Amino acid sequence: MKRRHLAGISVLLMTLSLCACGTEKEKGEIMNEKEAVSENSTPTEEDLSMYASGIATEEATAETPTPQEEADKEEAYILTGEIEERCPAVFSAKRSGVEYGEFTHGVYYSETCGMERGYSILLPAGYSEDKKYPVLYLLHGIFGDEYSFSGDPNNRIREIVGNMAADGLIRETIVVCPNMYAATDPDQKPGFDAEACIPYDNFINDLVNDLMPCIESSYSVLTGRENTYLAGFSMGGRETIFICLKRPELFGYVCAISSAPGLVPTKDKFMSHPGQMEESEMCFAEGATEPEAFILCCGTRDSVVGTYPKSYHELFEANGTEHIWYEISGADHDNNAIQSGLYNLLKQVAIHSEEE
Ligand code: FER
Repeated sequence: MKRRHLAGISVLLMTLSLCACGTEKEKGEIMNEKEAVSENSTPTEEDLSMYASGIATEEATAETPTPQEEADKEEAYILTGEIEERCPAVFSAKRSGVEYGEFTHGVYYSETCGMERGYSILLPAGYSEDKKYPVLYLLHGIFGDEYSFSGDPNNRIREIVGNMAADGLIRETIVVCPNMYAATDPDQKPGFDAEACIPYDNFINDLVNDLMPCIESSYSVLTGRENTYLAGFSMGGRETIFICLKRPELFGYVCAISSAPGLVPTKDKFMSHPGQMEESEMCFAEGATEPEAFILCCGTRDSVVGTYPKSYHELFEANGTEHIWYEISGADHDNNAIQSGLYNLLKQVAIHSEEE
């Protein structure tokens, strides 16, 4: 499987580190601090005897459980309606007792684009035609493709979906990761200007008319909005909002993570955006069936899209469009935001299915 950066924009903007995995980095820093402390302090006789008997090592491990150990701790998770800024380690870490799904790749013919196109699909472990599964469509960032999520193990998609299903919070769920660049000209390559956004804005047609029918006929899926979820990161977040507003009858649970500018007319540090819609259109059509949950979120330290997601939230608020908005303290344009959005989206699914 090809490995791609999550958001290709990082290749363009050398100042950014979009593949950041803050958790790993933070862990590293904490370890270094611990090492520094132990180097500087003279061990006592008691310390030395503890090292000799192995107690010290045991204690050190007990103090700093690895994410795996934390995940393996059999603590009952209490489902509340609260948004949690960070995806808890108990869901993002690989557990020894859980079998996770695997990503595979498929193709479909897109009438919209006039060509064959690919998607990655995460099928639950033990996927069977005898069962039916809800589906999450997950949209990548700019310069991405269908391998952006499947090729990055640090986004923890397999673990979050697998652990939440293993705990009985959600049903076993299929995740489809399309190629969101729906160009009609096979020679047109992704770029970074307003013109180059047109294929991404065309994805709504490819998704609804070509990809969703293909998935629904090729896999054993539950259909209907209550079993169909939509989420996206950055450029994928912008398109998630657009698709949700235009086709709310199709998706019951929606999460736009760190959404890119350009949904409405604006000029950011990179370019002028003509806008996919006017500010007054940032709402559902009158009488439309609205999602059970429509989440917008962003890291407080997002160095790429800045406060654009918050401005979408403010527009929704001004227009009386129901949604959930939250910020992820300290997260950049990165996997911390992706994990958080995915987790909270599935948590909303869990909460609503508990209520039924
Ligand atoms: C922009 C800023 C950010 C933009 C797109 C992005 C098209 C997308 C970033 C990403 O997907 O990571 O002005 O315009």
